[in-house]
Amino acid sequence: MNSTVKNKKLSDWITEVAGMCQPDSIYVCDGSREEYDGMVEKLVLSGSAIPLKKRPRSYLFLSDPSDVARVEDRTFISTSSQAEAGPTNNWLDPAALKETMKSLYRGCMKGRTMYVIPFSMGPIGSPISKIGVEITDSPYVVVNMHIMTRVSSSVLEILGTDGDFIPCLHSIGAPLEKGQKDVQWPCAPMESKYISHFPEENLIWSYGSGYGGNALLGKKCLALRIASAMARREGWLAEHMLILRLTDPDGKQYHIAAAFPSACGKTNLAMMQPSLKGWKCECIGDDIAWMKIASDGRLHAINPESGFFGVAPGTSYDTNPMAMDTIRENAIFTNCALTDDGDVWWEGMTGDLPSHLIDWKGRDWTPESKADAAHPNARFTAAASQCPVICKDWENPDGVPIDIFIFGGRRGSVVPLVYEAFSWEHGVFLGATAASETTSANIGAIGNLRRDPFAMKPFCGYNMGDYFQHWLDMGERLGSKAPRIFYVNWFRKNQDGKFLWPGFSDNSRVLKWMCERVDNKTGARKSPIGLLPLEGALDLSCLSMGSEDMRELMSVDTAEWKAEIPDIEAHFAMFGKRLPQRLRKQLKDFSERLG
Ligand code: OXD
Ligand code: MN
Repeated sequence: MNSTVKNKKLSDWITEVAGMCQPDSIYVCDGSREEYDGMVEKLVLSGSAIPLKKRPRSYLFLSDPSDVARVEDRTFISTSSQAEAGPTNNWLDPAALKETMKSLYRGCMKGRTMYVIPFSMGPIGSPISKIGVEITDSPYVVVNMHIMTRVSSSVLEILGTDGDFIPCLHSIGAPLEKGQKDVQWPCAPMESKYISHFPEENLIWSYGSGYGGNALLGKKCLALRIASAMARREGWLAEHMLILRLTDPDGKQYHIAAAFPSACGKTNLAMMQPSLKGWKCECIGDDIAWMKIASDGRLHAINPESGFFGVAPGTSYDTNPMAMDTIRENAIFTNCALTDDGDVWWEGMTGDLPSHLIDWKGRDWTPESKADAAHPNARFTAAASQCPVICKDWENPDGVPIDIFIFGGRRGSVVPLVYEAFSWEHGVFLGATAASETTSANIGAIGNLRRDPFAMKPFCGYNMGDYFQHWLDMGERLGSKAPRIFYVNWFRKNQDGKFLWPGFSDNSRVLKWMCERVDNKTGARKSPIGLLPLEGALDLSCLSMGSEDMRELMSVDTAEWKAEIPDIEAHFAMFGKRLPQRLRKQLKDFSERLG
């Protein structure tokens, strides 16, 4: 081992894991640039990383075709009783799951180095931050963790001899026998992949996958699944939300946190550049928000991550120029296509198609090819500090005070562009019943409608019925200082299947209306689903949009909404007695409003 670890819990854990996994060597990471450079150099030499001539210090990785997304079916919340994990999570008995996984972990790092990664979620040393240590046998994980979290030996200093941390164990599950040649992306078959969480012990065990969401354990596993369970115990919120600062032409700031399911545009909204003159938008985070009630009685949010692990396809200078600038250098790309001149490419990146590429499976690709050149869930990893519109307060340990919550999803029909909740309780009902068409961020069918409450279905580390109650309780505590709640749908289509709303920078028009609502500058129209903008209240200046399209985009068809009720009832029925009475009442009131 290259370093002495002074923390007793950590050194005992390293010894225990090394005894079980039997790596050839152990390396404790210090988070330095030299470490990162050395690691990518090795990855290039081994053929796992392709250096990109066109982008300084940037690399492309191509995964095994089976290891391209999160695996919700293989993700477990292992609490002492199944009722604690609730109906939206896969559950296995902790003792049995640990036995199964220990037999997989036994000898699983043979022929490999075991890396010990001390990291902080949130600024190092801040009272709101949490320390984790990930043990992994994947150098790809190490370099990505360097970007996505704060990896540093100062984390070990803070731990001292007896400080506590969240242990995150990861193995790709591909030991090497003596003399066995490694493959480009080693991983285990689907049926032996396990992404396991033990929230009662603040413990994470992941096996078999190298894909970001399954392997970079600070992100979904720690900052959402484990943190959400901690947040409930401790009275705060850990949410699947972007955070942005919007500044109006008079310099007044508004902070917005928005929850959309995976691959539904959080990164695009977080970095959006308003099309409205005089308005400014700055990014604080694109995926996760930790929020606590501060001494001013308001909810303050921090982004616990330090980088973006964004969906590449669809990202372009038209849709998200700030993301494109963020990834010009010092970036890692996964499952994108490779151009002949040494750059990456993905569907939607440029208007013109390249005449030849190497696709994400390593095959020749031309515009005639039937398959996508990049995997639909291809990703970029880049430091948040590289984003040209990163907010100067993005690392402020006090966080930013949230004015507005937005929920939403991808709905081709039924749901209008924007509406506001009648109250906090109604807003919790909107979050609890949020539905979206599924995307390629998870292995499984794409385009099916599913209820994804608060965009947290894959990420809530405890019973979702209790989570709803936790949100109601937070509302009680916040009282009149609670953020206002809105619901949006950027994805409504017309009869011909065309998107009705231009989206992207024009979403600023919708955000402006929300700010005006917060400041009581504009009224609203009551409808059965919530409060709608008054005729003409959305600023559509310089937007060529027909009034017929606008009417369709904002229309609320009572019959279509009535047709949703049985699905909401079935969704709520899953939670049995754990469904808060107040949400039951919200559903009853909603049905009555629909008539
Ligand atoms: C992500 C996801 O990677 O939600 O952020 O899948
Ligand atoms: Mn996400």
